[in-house]
Amino acid sequence: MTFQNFIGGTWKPSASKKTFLKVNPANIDDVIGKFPQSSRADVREAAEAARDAYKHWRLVPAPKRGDILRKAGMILEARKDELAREMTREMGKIFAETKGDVQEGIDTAYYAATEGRRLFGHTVPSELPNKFAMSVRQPIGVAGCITPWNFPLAIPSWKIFPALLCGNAVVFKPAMETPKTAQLFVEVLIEAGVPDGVLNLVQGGDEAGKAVVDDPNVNLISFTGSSQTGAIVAQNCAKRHKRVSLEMGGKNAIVLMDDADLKLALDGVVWGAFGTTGQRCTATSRLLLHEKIHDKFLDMLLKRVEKLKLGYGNDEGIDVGPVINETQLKRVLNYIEIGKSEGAKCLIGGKRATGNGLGKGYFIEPTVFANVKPDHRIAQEEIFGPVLSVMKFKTFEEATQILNGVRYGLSSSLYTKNVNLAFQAMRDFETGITYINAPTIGAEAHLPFGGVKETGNGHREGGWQVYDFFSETKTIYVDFSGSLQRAQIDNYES
Ligand code: UN1
Repeated sequence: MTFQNFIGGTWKPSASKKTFLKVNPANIDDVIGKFPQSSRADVREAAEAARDAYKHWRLVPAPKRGDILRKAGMILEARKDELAREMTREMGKIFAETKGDVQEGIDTAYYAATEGRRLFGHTVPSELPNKFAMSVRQPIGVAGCITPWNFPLAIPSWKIFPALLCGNAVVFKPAMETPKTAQLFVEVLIEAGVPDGVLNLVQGGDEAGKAVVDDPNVNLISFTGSSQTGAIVAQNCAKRHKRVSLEMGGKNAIVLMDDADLKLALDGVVWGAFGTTGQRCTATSRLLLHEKIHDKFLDMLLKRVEKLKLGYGNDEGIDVGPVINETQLKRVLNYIEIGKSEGAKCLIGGKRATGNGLGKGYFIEPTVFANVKPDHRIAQEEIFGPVLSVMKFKTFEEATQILNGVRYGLSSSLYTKNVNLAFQAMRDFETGITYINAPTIGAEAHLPFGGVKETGNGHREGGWQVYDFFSETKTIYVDFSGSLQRAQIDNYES
């Protein structure tokens, strides 16, 4: 099956007619389809269509734009299972998780719909008599949304729903690993009533992504991906004075104190580290264990990890799916070798899984390293796979230092019953998100999502904050005094 781009309200192939193939990572014989390999010319056309459509869309009242997004939420809800099945087939995470991904899109749609009736500015007193002062939110223009494959519906929703609600038109460039989910997502929005040209889909890889960032008709960029690519995106946006929001890597840790509920923590660690096969930017990739419970907890952990069932996520009883592609397979296996060569101890997993019919997929056994030192590469670098690095500590202060001693700052977690330590963690863990007695994953649509340090550039997705990113503040003064009133001067004669 061959799929197309969606530009200016029309489905069409890329100008060059080039395509790429997408396969199921759990079974590479299962071909999902052929998708357009878009070039600069396709992006230019999409951005021009968006520019034209923006002229009308910006004038549609925000509550009306919200109504369309509510409808999109309803369609997503009705098609939840079907979309989740397709998503699992396309990118590998298990069905329960892809349903969660769709649900995150639904939540984001309903939140956006209600925001259409808020979208407030500020009205404040003027310092001068008979003068009115306020600020309002206005759309910015065309938003370029560049999204990753690990949350192929939720993350486009996080970006595109608020962008549209604020009155922007969109050029959407999804990851090459999840073109089908992107296609289905766009179909939902068309059905919900998004007018022609307001949402444009350009499939493809780096060339298309770069073209979106460079295109003069695109005014702002929202990007989720690696810190490396994010740096390039930011530099190119800076040259063109574009607003840019970056959500990038993570090296998230759970700290387990000696007073923690170990059973609760066990559930959290396994879910945080091996959910989505460790391919979340919020994944738990470091586990810091207090020396008093270190051996006991490791023992409990290994017994649980041993039982995790690898397989195709649309089958019953599967816990962990494949990694996304061959590049990622090699990268994760390489990190496992690095871990061993640096002196960490691989307690379980550590290799590709090919038995039980898994040979046609990119499966890696859930892997746990102990004796990891904070400066080991597997304790510092984002692996994005089912690999957990375990470290031992003596005091909370030491744990905090280790937790903060990486270049990323997305998510963190502390398991303890000590309320004082919990509040210290909330204050001192250098991450955009901190969980107490819950793992590092599990962000909700109506709260800000994002990180500090090399994880982000100060913006947030989700919650109210994302509406700030996708709108421009305009300040308005209305002087109804009938005479010239000079601010800062007429009120202060001396
Ligand atoms: C991501 O990892 O890229 O909190 C997004 C979570 C999800 C979103 C993750 N709700 O893990």
